[in-house]
Amino acid sequence: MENSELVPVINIGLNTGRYNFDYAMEELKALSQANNMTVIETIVQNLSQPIAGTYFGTGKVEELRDVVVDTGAEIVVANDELTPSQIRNLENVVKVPVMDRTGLILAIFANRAQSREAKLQVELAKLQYQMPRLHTAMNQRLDQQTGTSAGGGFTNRGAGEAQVELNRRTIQRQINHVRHELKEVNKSAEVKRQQRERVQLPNVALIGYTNAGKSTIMNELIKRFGMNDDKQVMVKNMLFATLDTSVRQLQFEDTKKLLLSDTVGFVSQLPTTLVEAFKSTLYEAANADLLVQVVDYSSPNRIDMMSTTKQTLNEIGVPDLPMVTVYNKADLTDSDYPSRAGDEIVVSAKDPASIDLLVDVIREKVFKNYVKATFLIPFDRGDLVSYLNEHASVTGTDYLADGTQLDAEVTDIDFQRLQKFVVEK
Ligand SMILES: Nc1nc2c(ncn2[C@@H]2O[C@H](COP(=O)(O)OP(=O)(O)OP(=O)(O)O)[C@@H](O)[C@H]2O)c(=O)[nH]1
Ligand SMILES: [Mg+2]
Repeated sequence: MENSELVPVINIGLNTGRYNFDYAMEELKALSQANNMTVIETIVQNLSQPIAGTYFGTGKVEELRDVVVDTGAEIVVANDELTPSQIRNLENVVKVPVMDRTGLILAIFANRAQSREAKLQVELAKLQYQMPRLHTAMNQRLDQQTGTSAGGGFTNRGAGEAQVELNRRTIQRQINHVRHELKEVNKSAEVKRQQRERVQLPNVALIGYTNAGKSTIMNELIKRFGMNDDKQVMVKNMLFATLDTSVRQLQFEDTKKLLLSDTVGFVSQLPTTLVEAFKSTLYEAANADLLVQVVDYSSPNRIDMMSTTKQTLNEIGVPDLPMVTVYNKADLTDSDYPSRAGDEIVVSAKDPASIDLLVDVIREKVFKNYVKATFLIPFDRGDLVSYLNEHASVTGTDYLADGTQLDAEVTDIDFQRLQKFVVEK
């Protein structure tokens, strides 16, 4: 991308001493870059809490205004979610639009959303965020930039109270409209989920901080074990490359199968308006038999990224599920790989031996409740023979006088169900 296309911005942040501030500011810079901005200056203030009206103290706001004028910055991006009046008051002084962290994340999501469901969810989150912020200059900018309004855009340039009220009603209508459409979309998504659930395969979900390498690992696994379709998912060196969950069926050499899903990456201080969107996108993760947490092992912020992941899982209500941790991108570190310590492995996604190790760990976790047995299925139960051939790992078939004899490895649930056909365990 041409440098000239990037919007010059200033990042601002308040160090309250309550969390890892440097990590948050680095993340803000990466988020800004992900939104086609270039950060030309960063201004921080140490304060125990934000100033109610202006976020920064008066002196800092004036310093910010001077830096905006000197550098020609076009937008100011704040590390926290600001109140509508903080945005307005700051804009009145600095004379350029002020965007907060939530607005920034929403803008990135709006640009990345691909599927109809993701687009609608982001649109809903954006409208909810805009509602109390109609007075701000940033609002117009956000709307122009994303331009995804379902019912046509709205403008409040030079908005008077009456205009703002009108816009508010327009937004409310749009919110209702988007909610309705989402319901329709979810209906069909629901059907697909139910179909998958009927198949009763183990469900494994790749989760973790954005840009950790989840989609890369997914693609390597699809290349080796993909069934039906071997469609690759998108991999990009940018934040939030993946916004929609993709599910693929994998079949290992011994015919054991599972469903693998690639999910949206996490980032700290996820806007509450987006939590709902995440909830539905992460249905697969919430219902997984195993979570595979992917971590960028080469990042100095990996510990913070892991706690961000944990926090996000809590926020969106993913229960405590069995989890393995994959420290990825080991090729960018001095560590030996692949290596394993309990439920943690150190790997590089592009290294075949690493993928072997990952598969071993996943298999061990997911198929631990498998039972080896020999079944004798009467000829009038051809349906069960087909079921086993499709859902179990069948290692031998014999046609005997009184039925079909199968040597197979099945889940303990299937074993219970088919108990009366077992001739040997
Ligand atoms: N050197 C190295 N790069 C990797 C490795 N795994 C992934 N990458 C790169 O890291 C970047 C991000 O990879 P993705 O697979 O898109 O990451 P993701 O976790 O799916 O990211 P989001 O979808 O944004 O959450 C890409 O440029 C990959 O090529 C690895 O093991 N080593
Ligand atoms: Mg991805």
